[in-house]
This record gives sequence, C-alpha cells and structure tokens, in this order.
Amino acid sequence: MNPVRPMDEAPQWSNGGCNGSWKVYAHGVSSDILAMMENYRTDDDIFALATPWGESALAVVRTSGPRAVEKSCLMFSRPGALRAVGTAGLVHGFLMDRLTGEKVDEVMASVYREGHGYTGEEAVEFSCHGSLDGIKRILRLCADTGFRPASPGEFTFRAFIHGRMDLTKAEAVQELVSARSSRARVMALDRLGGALFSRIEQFKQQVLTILSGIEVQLDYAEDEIGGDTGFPVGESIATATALENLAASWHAGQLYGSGARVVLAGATNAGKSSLFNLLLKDERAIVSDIHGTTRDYLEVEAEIDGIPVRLYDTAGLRESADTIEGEGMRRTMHLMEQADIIVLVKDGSVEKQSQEEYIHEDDNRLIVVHNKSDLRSKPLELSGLWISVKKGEGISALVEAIALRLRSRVPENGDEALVIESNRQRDGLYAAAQALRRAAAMDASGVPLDIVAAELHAALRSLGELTGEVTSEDVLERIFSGFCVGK
Ligand SMILES: Nc1nc2c(ncn2[C@@H]2O[C@H](COP(=O)(O)OP(=O)(O)OP(=O)(O)O)[C@@H](O)[C@H]2O)c(=O)[nH]1
Ligand SMILES: [Mg+2]
Repeated sequence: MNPVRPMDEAPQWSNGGCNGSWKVYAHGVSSDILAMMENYRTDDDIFALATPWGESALAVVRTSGPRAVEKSCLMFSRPGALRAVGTAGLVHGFLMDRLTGEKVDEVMASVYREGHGYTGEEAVEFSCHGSLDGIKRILRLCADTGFRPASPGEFTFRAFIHGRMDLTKAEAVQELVSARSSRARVMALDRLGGALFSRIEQFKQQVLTILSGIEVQLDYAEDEIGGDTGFPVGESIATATALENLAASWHAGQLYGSGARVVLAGATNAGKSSLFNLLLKDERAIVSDIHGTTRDYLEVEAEIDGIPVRLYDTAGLRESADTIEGEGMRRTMHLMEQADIIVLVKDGSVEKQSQEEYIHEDDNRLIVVHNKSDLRSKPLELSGLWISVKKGEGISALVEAIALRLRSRVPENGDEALVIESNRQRDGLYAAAQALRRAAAMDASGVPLDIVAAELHAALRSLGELTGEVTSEDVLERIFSGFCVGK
C-alpha cells in the first residue's frame, strides 16, 4: 500500500516490511505500536453502514482500503466514471448485483483517492436510499465483492495510523458524535479542529525548553555556559499551573458533555409531576389530586440553560403500608442518592409536610421550592423559592437556580479557553503537571540535575501519550470503541 501524506511536519516511519506492506506515518508512532498490532492489516478493504440502522430517506455505506475504488467498480454501473475521479469527486450511478445483473439501488458515490478522505486511504462512500431491505442488500453486496466488515472505531483507527489525526482528534470524533448539547458540540468541534493538539504541542515545547537548558548544564562545565544556570523553577511551576487549568476544564466538559441528573422529589401531591410537565412543555406525567399518583419514576432528556440534563419525576414520599408505593419510594430514595441536584418540591399551601424525615435539608444538592403560591395570598416567610406551576410563576427563577447550582460545581480554570471531556486527557495533563512540580521540588531540595531531568522526560511522555506519539494497546482499545488492535 502506498502511504498517504500525513500532517505536514509528521515524520515518515515505516514498518520495515513486517507483516504485509503497510506503513505508518505518525507523530512518532513507536515500534511498540507496530509490535502490538502485528496481526492488524491495513492492506484489506473494509466497509460499514455509517448511518443508524433503521428506515430513513438516505443512508451511507462507507468503504475504505487500498483497493476500495477497484472493488467498488465491480458493483457499480459506471466503473469508468469511478476510476476517472482524480483526487475526490461525486459519481451518480447504480449499485448492481453482478450475478443477476439486477439494479440494487440508485446511489451517489463519493470517491476519495488516497490521502484525500477521512482514513487517508482510498475510499468510496455510497449515499443510498434508507430502506432496511435495500441497506441489507448493499451490505451483502460489499461483503460478496471482497470488502471486510469494519469493527466499531476502525475507520478512525485507520485515520490515526495513517497520520490523518492524532489521538485528541480521534477522541473528539466520538465526543462530537455523542454531544448532548450545542455547547458540547462546539467544544468537541474545537478539539477536532486541532486546538487541543496545538495546545499540547505548546506545552511540550515549554517542557523541552526547560529540559534543553538543563541538558546543556549537564553536558558542559559551569564556566563554559554563559547566562543563567540552575533549574527554572518559575517556568516549571507556571507550566504545571497551566496544565492543571486545562485538566480542570474537564469538569465543564463533563457538565456540557455528559450532563447532570436533576431529580424532582418531595411529598405526595406537592406538584412534582405538574412541574415535570411544565419544564418539559409536555404532558408526560399523570397529574391528579390523589396522593400517590406517581408510583414509579419517569425520566427524560432535557436541556436546562444549555446544560443537558436527565430529569426525573418521582413517587411522592409519605408513610405508606402499600407495597407498590413502598417500592416506588425506595426508587425515589435511590435516585436522590445519585442526583446532582434534588429539587425538593413542597406544597406551599399546607403547613406541615411529611417528607422531612426522608431528606436532609443541609444537603448542598438541594433546591427547595414551595409550590402552589397561587393558593396563598401572602407567601410564608420560608427559605427557598416560591413557585406556582398552575400560573407558571417563579419557574424561570427555578431554572436559573438549577443552572447556577450546576455551574457553581465547575472549578475555576484560570483563563483557559479550551475545554476537555475525556478522563484520559485529564489524567495525562495532571500527570505531566505533577512531574513538573516534582522536578521543582527536587531542585529545591538539592537533588542532582540529571534526576530532575528524568521528571521532565516523564512530563514529556505524559504529553506524548495524549496525542498518541507514545501509546499503548490499552489506550488504543479504549479510544477506538473497543476495537481490538491485533486480535
Ligand atoms: N393550585 C395549584 N394546584 C397545583 C399546582 N401545582 C400542582 N397542583 C395540583 O396539585 C395536585 C397534585 O399535583 P401532582 O403534580 O400530581 O403532584 P405530585 O407531587 O406529582 O403528586 P404524587 O404523584 O402523588 O406524588 C394536582 O391536582 C395539581 O393540579 C399549583 O401551582 N397550584
Ligand atoms: Mg406525581
């Protein structure tokens, strides 16, 4: 297979003829990766349905590999037009069953020559009609033509090994696909565009500058070196702080990416289900004036002020001998334990309520609301928000309070504008920061410079692992959705 052109400055690296004829261009992909991928071949052609399995107007079947165009020609009504595409282009035609001569579907084929598509390999993507039977036939046609079904994550994996993207971008692909809010999508797009990669490269440069200053001192006698000597403590600590700030952005990434659990809980008949419906602008939950109407919880995906939330309506809390109601309350308690925010709904029209024994009012996840303010001419002097679901009063203040409480849990991260979402990235950034702080502490206690330098190498390694310059089988498996490299 002829290698593709990777990112401009990336070094070319080949496998020296090991297993098949594939080459890896990477940001220094090490021979360790090659060794662990000894069973992985890139000289075969893969295919997969790129859109969800289900009826739709259109679907996309994707192929990739060194002979993707040639193989596609075998099942396409206009092979000449496919072959004639230069770097990339669209060709209209029919997918054909060669054995029967039957037309399988009318399609648009997007052709990418080597180095011009997502994986960096030759690729053909067929936009076809989204009937389940049609899709099945096209997938069978691909298999019969000699394509191999791709594993989940395999297209992105190939893009990585061909130097089309580093690991931060590969992770961003998944984060973008699963983004649950527009903010998470924009953040993932930023990372996919290379913002995180560049930031990590910047950090690497900073560590390298510190390291090269030390290595000069190790190589030459003090009187041979002009200028400053010693360990640059200030620079190391500043770089460690910047790394920690970026790592801390993970909390914001989690909030906008994975979202939060908001549980509506409280006594029976307080108006939880009514509030649930109002927040959703949908009559999802049954509302009635009978105590104990909601027996089991309901959950829905919603967005509160740009934050994706899973909102729960729960069974009301009260003394009850009813077994089913008891089970409903047990579930409510369980949800409350796992909640990020508990909105404790009280019936503001009654003085004494029964849920107090179930809820610790000093729980910092709690937002107390007194509902049915319309039934009181003058609200009682009680802490908490007063709302009327019936009249829609106080609801925007409640939504603001939920959003504010969720945001207040995100720690400050200096003036860092980038946001990360992956645990792996967070841990790698912290590991690099800790190595820098250890180096500074060692220098302060008179540890020889060569040992201090080892910590800087450790910081560089942690940063290299983030982009995939140095990596392990475990990391690759995790990032590429369980796609087993070399197995
Ligand atoms: N006046 C008034 N009535 C309300 C208000 N909110 C809810 N209600 C009424 O209170 C009763 C109970 O409402 P629900 O939403 O079913 O209460 P719940 O907390 O879900 O009750 P359970 O499911 O039994 O735990 C219904 O008759 C609602 O119409 C309000 O703001 N003002
Ligand atoms: Mg209810």
